[in-house]
Amino acid sequence: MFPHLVTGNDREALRFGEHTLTYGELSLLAARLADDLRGRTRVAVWATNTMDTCVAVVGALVAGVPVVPVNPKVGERELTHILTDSSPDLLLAASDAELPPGLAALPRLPIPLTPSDATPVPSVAPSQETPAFVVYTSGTTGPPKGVVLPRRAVTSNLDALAEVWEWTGEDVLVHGLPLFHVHGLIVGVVGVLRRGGTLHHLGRFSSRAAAAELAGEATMMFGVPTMYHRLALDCEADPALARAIGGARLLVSGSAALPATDHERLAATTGQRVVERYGMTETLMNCSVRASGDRRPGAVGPPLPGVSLRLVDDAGEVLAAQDGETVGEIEVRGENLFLGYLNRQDATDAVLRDGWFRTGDMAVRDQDGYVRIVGRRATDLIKSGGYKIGAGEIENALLEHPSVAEVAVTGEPDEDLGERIVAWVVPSGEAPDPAELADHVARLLAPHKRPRVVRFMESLPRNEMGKILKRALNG
Ligand code: MLC
Ligand code: AMP
Repeated sequence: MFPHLVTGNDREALRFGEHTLTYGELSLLAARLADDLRGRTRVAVWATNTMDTCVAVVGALVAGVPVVPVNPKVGERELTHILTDSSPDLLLAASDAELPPGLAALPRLPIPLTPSDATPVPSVAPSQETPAFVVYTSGTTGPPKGVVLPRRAVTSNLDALAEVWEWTGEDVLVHGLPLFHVHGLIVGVVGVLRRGGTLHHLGRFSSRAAAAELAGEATMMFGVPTMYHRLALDCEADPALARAIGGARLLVSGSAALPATDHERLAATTGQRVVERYGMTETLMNCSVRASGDRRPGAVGPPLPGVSLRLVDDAGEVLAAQDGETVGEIEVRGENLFLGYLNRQDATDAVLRDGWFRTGDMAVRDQDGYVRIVGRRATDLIKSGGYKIGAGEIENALLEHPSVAEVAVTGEPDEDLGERIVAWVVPSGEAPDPAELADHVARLLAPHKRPRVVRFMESLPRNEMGKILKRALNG
């Protein structure tokens, strides 16, 4: 997975603020950790935006032990679910991390951060079908599901991205993405290390910090559309910032649709057209505009090398049209696919059809094969700030609050977040403070799942069968 760790060299691999590691140093640290991990079934990583997380993940991958990245802001209910479902042998967390009580029972191993003599990373790798990651992702109902990603999905996908983005060891990537999802962790950390390039992680995203990096050594940036929206606003207000961003070789957006307006605004101020790519936890990246391709707004480009993509109608019939109009659900097949949902054969069977993965995303194809995503099959999935969030899990959490009698959760268009989470609440007595309901969800699930708007109702619109009519709420 990491040829440059086997050889080791003095090139900077990772930088978090003042903290840097070369390939040679990272190789020694990863090998030392791997020695302690070999033979374990699975390890949880407390995935803060720090060097510790990267060393932990690389060490586990070197040892061939699957990593379960955990959002360090995870709420108590979600944490219990992840631990019960994935049953990790131990936890890897930074020595100064403040851990919630839910982790007290899990043995903890320190992450080595000071290079010392050790046997460097061995060149023999585990089998390509060995799981590399178990990443939790929301569905429409119930708690998040653990997506089991084999090593072959990771390596084949990263190599396909390198080809289309002309991504090499010379590149310095900057991003401020969280390290518990595939975007920031797999594409944004493992991707860099596989190429032998450098990652400068911002800790947290800001336009100013990103611009400073791109005015310096950084050549590429990854971000979700919310980050590019903020960047578009900031570049309009500050020409120096726009010039710095304009110096990038490649700006890549993904995890949600980049509005055409933000694409054009950034192009106007920076001269840069953002390259859009389309992915999913279960499939890693499926499509991307090539670095040398036509970077047109609203399009995620053709399928990546090695990824087969088709559009199907409601009956599962394949749609051959490439007319920019015929809408179908995207199905994909290839080495990029996951192995299944952990402990959820039923859910795995439901999304696979003859080896094709049903994404739930609706799209059209242009004559030249470019895919344009036009919507999503499930109204109960919300994409906010690039995070996928199931309406059902938020409804279940809110129903546990004593002041909530009935609730429906929807997504509403939001300029900054793409969609914002709205809770429609029938109170059981006096209406509670909306902030209290937001805190309740943040505490049980995660802060990014909290409702941004709470609307109180006397009753929810329902059909004759008693089912809540969510479309009537948003209409
Ligand atoms: C606010 N906060 C609370 C709170 N209200 N904490 C507890 N309780 C409450 N009631 C805290 C938050 O924890 C956070 O802390 C801070 O306030 C602001 O939170 P936020 O409102 O969520 O931040 P925001 O600025 O809106 O975030 C925007 C964002 C973020 C773009 C930076 O949404 C983000 O990082 N998105 C990336 C998502 C991503 O990586 N998706 C990839 C999925 S993979 P603090 O400490 O942070 O300030 C995928 C596949 C693919 O989709 O194709 O890539
Ligand atoms: P996740 O489950 O968090 O991995 O989210 C995957 C989903 O994000 C996909 O199914 C799409 O709905 C959405 N997505 C990712 N990239 C894009 C994109 N470039 N344009 C539109 N939607 C996207």
